[in-house]
Amino acid sequence: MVTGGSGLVGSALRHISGLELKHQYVFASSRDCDLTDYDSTLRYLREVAPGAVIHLAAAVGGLFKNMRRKADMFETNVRINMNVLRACHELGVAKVVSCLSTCIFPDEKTKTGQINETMLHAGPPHASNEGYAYAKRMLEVQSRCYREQHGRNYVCVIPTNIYGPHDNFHLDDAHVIPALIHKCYLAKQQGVPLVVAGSGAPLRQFIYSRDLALLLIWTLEHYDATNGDDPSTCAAGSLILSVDPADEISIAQVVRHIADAIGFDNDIVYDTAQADGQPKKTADNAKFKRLYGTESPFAFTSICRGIQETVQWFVQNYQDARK
Ligand code: NAP
Ligand code: GFB
Repeated sequence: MVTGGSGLVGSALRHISGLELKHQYVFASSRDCDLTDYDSTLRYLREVAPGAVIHLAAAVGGLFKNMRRKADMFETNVRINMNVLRACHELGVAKVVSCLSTCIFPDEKTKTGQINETMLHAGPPHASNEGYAYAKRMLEVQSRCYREQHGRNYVCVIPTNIYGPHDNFHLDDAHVIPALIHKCYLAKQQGVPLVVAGSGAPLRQFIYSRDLALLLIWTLEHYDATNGDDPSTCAAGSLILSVDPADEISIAQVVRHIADAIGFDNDIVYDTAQADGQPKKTADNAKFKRLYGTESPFAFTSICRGIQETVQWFVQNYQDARK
């Protein structure tokens, strides 16, 4: 069962699940079950009776939504996560793969060098997303407690910023790539400059949703909490999924890729009165590469091609896209 099956990552899993015959998939959205309610969650999971769960459901948003709605992001996510893991345990679900995010790492650690799985709780997160960040940290703690007390194989993946078809393209709540694709599309139509929030200097690693979907299935099949880390640490059972640190790019470079993909040639203006958020959050993916194997390393989609495909999807599905 895939919770959050109708979202950006859930839709990417749905897209590739047709190619993957080992598992039968049930994709759940909030229309199937409101996971903030425990009784509904238990009832729905009992109905589906999954052997494993990929837990993606969450209240999600970009920098500006996180800054505006800290309490909502904290409470909704804590409720969803508490209910899903508790119901999975209650019904004997053997494996759960839950989704964290690299924005939850200690902000101080992001300022010097790279972040890795051992650092998850080593200091406060960036203030801009502390509501969401602490809720996600508690999902790691809850997974670890179920491993220790009940021997459950409940693990967490930690992706960087994700983008792709079926994303949320809301002008204010969305992440940078979908927000700017929508803004650039409108600016081209209206013949006006594109206004980008912030300085354009922050650095990010972006993973294409369909790449992440493939890696989620790999994690389901090949990653367990017993993979070599000290079981009592947060590193055991947590795995960063990301492109290499060398593929980190600036927001200004992202803007360039989006403008090229949309064929936008008007002015681009940076509104430095708006927040930049974290200057960088460079994720170390060495653990993933070691476990995945170096013989045939995973071939990530280039940001240029990923943005082209996402723009194409957005233009073709403008009427129905979330926005
Ligand atoms: P998304 O597109 O916003 O989709 C969220 C999903 O959660 C939707 O399927 C939504 O269902 C479901 N959901 C929300 N509230 C629910 C509720 N109360 N009950 C049941 N289902 C509910 O999110 P995403 O970008 O695919 O994110 C997937 C996971 O990756 C999340 O755990 C997120 O924290 C994590 N993540 C995302 C990013 C990123 O850049 N997007 C980066 C790192 C980690 P409806 O469609 O019915 O609303
Ligand atoms: O993707 P984004 O919202 O998330 O913003 P974060 C990334 C950067 O893009 C920031 C700049 O430096 C923004 O200033 N930016 C420029 C824009 N124009 C825009 C725009 O129109 N919309 C947005 N949203 N950004 C998030 C966390 O941080 O990372 C979330 O707050 C989540 O919780 C996500 O984890 C993956 O990378 O700054």
